[in-house]
Amino acid sequence: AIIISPAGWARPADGALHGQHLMMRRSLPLLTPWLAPVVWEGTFDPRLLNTQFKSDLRIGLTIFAVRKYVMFLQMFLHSAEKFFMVGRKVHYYIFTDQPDKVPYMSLAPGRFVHILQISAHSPWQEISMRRMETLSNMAKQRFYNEVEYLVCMDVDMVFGDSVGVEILGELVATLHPGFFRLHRARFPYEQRPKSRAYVSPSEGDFYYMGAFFAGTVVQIYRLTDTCHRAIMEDKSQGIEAVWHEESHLNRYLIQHKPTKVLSPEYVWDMNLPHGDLLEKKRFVAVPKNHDWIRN
Ligand code: 2GW
Ligand code: MN
Repeated sequence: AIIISPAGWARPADGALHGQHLMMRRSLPLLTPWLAPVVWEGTFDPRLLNTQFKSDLRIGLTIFAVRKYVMFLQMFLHSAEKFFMVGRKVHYYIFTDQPDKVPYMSLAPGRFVHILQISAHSPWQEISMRRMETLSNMAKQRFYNEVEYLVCMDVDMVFGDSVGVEILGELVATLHPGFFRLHRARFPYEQRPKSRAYVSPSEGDFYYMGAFFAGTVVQIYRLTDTCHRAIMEDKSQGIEAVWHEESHLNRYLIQHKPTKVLSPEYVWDMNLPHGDLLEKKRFVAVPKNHDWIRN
């Protein structure tokens, strides 16, 4: 049971969390102002939730591994087999320019790897933005035949704890771990009105991270198609949003509120402060040398 606390944020009923954690979380959101749940350890019962999804549910996990980023695949997939949707049907869609570099993995029953070749000739700055285009095309052509839900992730990450059906919903986004305690005036939204990702000072709920969003195939199609078109319009105007497709994702999610929001347990970075606020670190950034890996 969720109780709305006087501060306006909901908190789990007493007993759902240990007292100590309850205290620490009083200032952390458990419900959005439009009444979508924010998923933290202690707010849900995995066994009960599992009964609410059919046993043959198919979940697609999309990742991109272009150029040097193929080196992250081994750790990503290995950890996903251990922690991601254990016991469920999972289709991994790996978009890469080097299919031969995808490590061979023995997968649990009902889990499949699909390797999809993409080119790497676009300038490196575009690799992460081009994901929106590729995902929207694939959602239309293929994903809707094969899976009910899509989970779209960065590949330079590793699972450190369980990620299960609690993340599934119509449209799901994750709080950026660097901004979840800050007022929206500090969020790094695109601030130039010339960009289609522009967010005015009076708008904005949360700052979401591009590294993890999810939803039904049709919702992911709408999101990725809209963001891709906005990116192309910006390009034709000679502007690129400050945080690339993450800026467009944030613009989209202001107009289309997520039906579920994931706490920073679902995207963490060990370099950030306040890690002690999290009971679990389920999906964590792998440290990387930015200059080397991107060139
Ligand atoms: C990306 C930027 C600059 C140079 C190369 C790349 C690159 C990205 C690449 O050479 N190969 C590649 O496969 N990628 C894919 O794009 C890969 O899946 C990677 O995880 C994803 C996002 O790039 P990444 O992880 O370097 O960006 P981060 O960790 O700073 O992530 C945040 O900001 C990005 C936009 O600037 C995205 O929104 C991302 O979703 C955010 O997590
Ligand atoms: Mn990343």
